Amino acid sequence: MTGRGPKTYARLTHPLIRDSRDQPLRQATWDEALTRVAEGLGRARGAFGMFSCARATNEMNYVAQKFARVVMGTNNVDSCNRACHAPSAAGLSAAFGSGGGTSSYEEVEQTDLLVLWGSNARLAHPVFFQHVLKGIRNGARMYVVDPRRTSTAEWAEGWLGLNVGTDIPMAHAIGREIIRAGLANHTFIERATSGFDEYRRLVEPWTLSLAEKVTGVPASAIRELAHAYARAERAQLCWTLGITEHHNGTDNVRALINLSLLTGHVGRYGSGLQPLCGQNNVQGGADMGAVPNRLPGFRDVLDPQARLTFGSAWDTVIEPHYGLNLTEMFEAMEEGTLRAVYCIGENPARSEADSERTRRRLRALDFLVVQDIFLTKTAESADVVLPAAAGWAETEGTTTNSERRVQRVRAAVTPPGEARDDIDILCDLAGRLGHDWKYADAEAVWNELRSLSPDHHGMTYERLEAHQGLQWPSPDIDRLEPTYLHGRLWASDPAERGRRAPFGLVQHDPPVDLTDEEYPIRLTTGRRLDSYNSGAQSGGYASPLRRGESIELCPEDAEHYGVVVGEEVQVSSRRGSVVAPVWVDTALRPGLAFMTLHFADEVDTNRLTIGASCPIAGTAEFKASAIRIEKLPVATVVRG
Ligand SMILES: Nc1nc2c(c(=O)[nH]1)N[C@H]1C(S)=C(S)[C@@H](COP(=O)(O)OP(=O)(O)OC[C@H]3O[C@@H](n4cnc5c(=O)[nH]c(N)nc54)[C@H](O)[C@@H]3O)O[C@H]1N2
Ligand SMILES: Nc1nc2c(c(=O)[nH]1)N[C@H]1C(S)=C(S)[C@@H](COP(=O)(O)OP(=O)(O)OC[C@H]3O[C@@H](n4cnc5c(=O)[nH]c(N)nc54)[C@H](O)[C@@H]3O)O[C@H]1N2
Ligand SMILES: [Mo]
Repeated sequence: MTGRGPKTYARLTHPLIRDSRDQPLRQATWDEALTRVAEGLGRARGAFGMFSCARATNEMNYVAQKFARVVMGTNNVDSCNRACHAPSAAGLSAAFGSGGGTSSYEEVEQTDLLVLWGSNARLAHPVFFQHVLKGIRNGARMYVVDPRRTSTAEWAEGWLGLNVGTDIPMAHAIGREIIRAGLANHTFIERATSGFDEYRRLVEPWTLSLAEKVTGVPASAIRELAHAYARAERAQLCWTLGITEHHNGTDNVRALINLSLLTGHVGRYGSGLQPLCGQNNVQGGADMGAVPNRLPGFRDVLDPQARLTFGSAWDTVIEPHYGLNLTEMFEAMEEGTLRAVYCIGENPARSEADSERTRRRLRALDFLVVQDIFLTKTAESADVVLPAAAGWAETEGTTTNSERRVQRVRAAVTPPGEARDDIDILCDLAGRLGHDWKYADAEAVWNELRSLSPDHHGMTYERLEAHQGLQWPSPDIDRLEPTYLHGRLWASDPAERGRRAPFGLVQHDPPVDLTDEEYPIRLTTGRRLDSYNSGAQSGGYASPLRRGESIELCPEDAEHYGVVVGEEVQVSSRRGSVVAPVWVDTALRPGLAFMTLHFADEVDTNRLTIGASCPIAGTAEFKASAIRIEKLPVATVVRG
C-alpha cells in the first residue's frame, strides 16, 4: 500500500468560476458562469477547440459537434476516440470504406475460432467476454496474443506472449505461413481484394524463424495460430489497445485486417473483425460527427454535397477542411494558435501521454471551460467549471456499442444539486451566442440526426425499444439489416461488389522509446477490472480491496532489483518520475513492467509515457515506454 489514502471525490453540484487566473475557483450562479463562458468563447472564434464526451449520449455528441461547427465555425472537435479507437476506424476505412467493426456479438457465440489480439477483454470488456465464453462453450477455440499472460488468456487454447510492439512481424509471419501452406482463400482474394502480389512479396522475408526471433514467440505457436485461423470455417479477429496504442497503430490494424482478406474471414455470418470500443459511447460519438473529419452519419467534411446538406439544415456554412484532432489541438496550444478549449467529459490533464507536457499546454490557454460530473485535475485548472448530469442514469438518449448497436439509456435518478443535462447547457450557451436552438427532448435531437443520416434513419425510439437496440446501418423503417457488414464483397456479380479491399502494405517499426542501459525495462500500461480510466469516476472509494497504483514486475525482476511487494520505488522514464509500490505478477516476464492509469491523482503514470503518436490516427504510444526503477533511500519509504 502506498500509505496515501484515495482522494475523495464528490459530484459537482454548482457552477464554479475563477475571478482571475491567480484566484481559486468559487461557486457561481448558472447565469454568471454561462455569461463568462459566452464571453470567453466569443473572443475565441478561429482559435477554438472542443473535446466531446464518449461517456455521454449520441444526442449530446450530436449537439456538441453542432455547437463547434455552427456556433464556433470550426471542425476542431474530437473525443477520446483519439486515444484508443481512431486507428481501428482509420484502418477499417482504408480497407473497406467505413470504420465500424464488421460483426455482432451474436456471431461471437456462433463462430469456430476467436482471436483476441492485444485485448484483455475479460477485464476491459466483461459484457463482450460473456459472449466469448458462450462461444467457447459452443465449441469455439480461442487464441490470445498479448505480451502479458492475462486472465483473458487463461480461457484460451493458445497464448502467444509476444514482445511489445512486434505485432506486425507476427501478423506478417502468419500471413506468409497461410500462403505457403496453400491455405489462402484465392476465390475471395481475386473477387474482393487488391494488392495481393505486393502483399505476398512484403511478407516473404517474415519466416517463422525470423518472427520467432523478433516476437519472442516460438515458431510452432505462430504456425499453429496461422493454420487454426485459415482452416476455421468461421473466425472472429478481435483487437483493442495492444494493437492501437502505438506510434504505428493504424499500420498494426492494417496488418491484422490483411489476415482476414487472405482467408475471407470477413463479410460472412460468424466471420469478421471486431475492434472493441473503449468508452461506452466512443463509437456513437464518432458516428454523430464529434470528430474533425466527419459530419454526422460518416459524411466526409471534404465532400461538398455533404457540407451543403448539413449547412442548409443548420443554416450555416461548414468549414471546407478537416479540423484538428485532439493530438493536433494540443500541439496548437503549444504553438499558440489554439487559445480556448471547451472540454466536455474528458480528463486530458491525466489521460494524455507525457502529462507534464499536457498540463503545460493546458495552462497556456487563454480560456478553458470544463463541463464534467466531477472536479477532475483538468477542471481544477479551468476558468469555468459547469456541473453536468451524468449521461448514464441521469439523462435520456441513446448510445452505440462496439457491434454498432444503438440502445436507449434512460434517466432513472435526479442529477445532484444544480447539475444540468449537457444538451441543455449547450443549447443555453448557443442561445447566448446568437443561435436559437430548441429541442423539446433528446428524441427531438435524435430525429434531427435521423433526418440527416440515412444509416440511422430506420431507428426511431419506438423501434429501438421494440428490438432492444438496432445495429447500423438501418436505413429502412420496415426492414432489419444483416448483423454483419461488407457481405457485398462476396457477391459473384462484380457490379454488386463495389470497391475492392486493398491489402495494407505496412512495415514493422519498433517502439519509439528504445530500451537501453539507462532505461532497461519496457513499461506497458492498461486496465484493471475494478477501476475506470483516469479514475475520475472510480478513484474515490476507500475499501480494503482497493490496491491503488503499483509498478508490476515479474518475480525474477523483483528479485533482480532486490525489491519486494509493497516496497515503494522510484520509476523514471525520459519524461519524468513517479513513486509507486511494487507488485509482483507472474503474468509478466523479465524486462516487462505494467502500470494502470486508474489512480492518476495519487501516482500519475502518464508522467512516464511517451507522446509519440500515430501520424494517421493521432493515437499515442501508451503501450510502450522505456523505464528504470530505483530503490528509495530508507527514510523516504516511511510515510504517514
Ligand atoms: N474495467 C475497465 N474496463 C474498461 C476501461 C477501464 O478503465 N476499466 N476502459 C475502457 C477503455 S477507454 C478502453 S479503450 C478499453 C481498453 O481495453 P483493452 O485494450 O483490452 O485494455 P488494456 O489493458 O489497455 O490493453 C489490452 C492489452 O494490451 C496488451 N498489450 C500491451 N502492449 C501490447 C503489444 O505491443 N501488442 C499486443 N498484442 N498487446 C499488447 C496489454 O498487455 C493488455 O493486456 O477498455 C474499456 N473498458
Ligand atoms: N497510460 C495510459 N494512459 C491512457 C490509456 C492507457 O491505456 N494508458 N488509455 C487512453 C484511453 S483508451 C482513453 S479512452 C483515455 C481516457 O481519457 P479520459 O476520457 O480523459 O478519461 P476518463 O477518466 O474516462 O474521463 C471521462 C470524464 O468524463 C466525465 N463524465 C462522465 N459522464 C459524463 C457526462 O455524462 N457528461 C459530462 N460532461 N462528463 C461526464 C467523467 O467524470 C470523467 O472526468 O485515456 C487514455 N490514457
Ligand atoms: Mo479508450
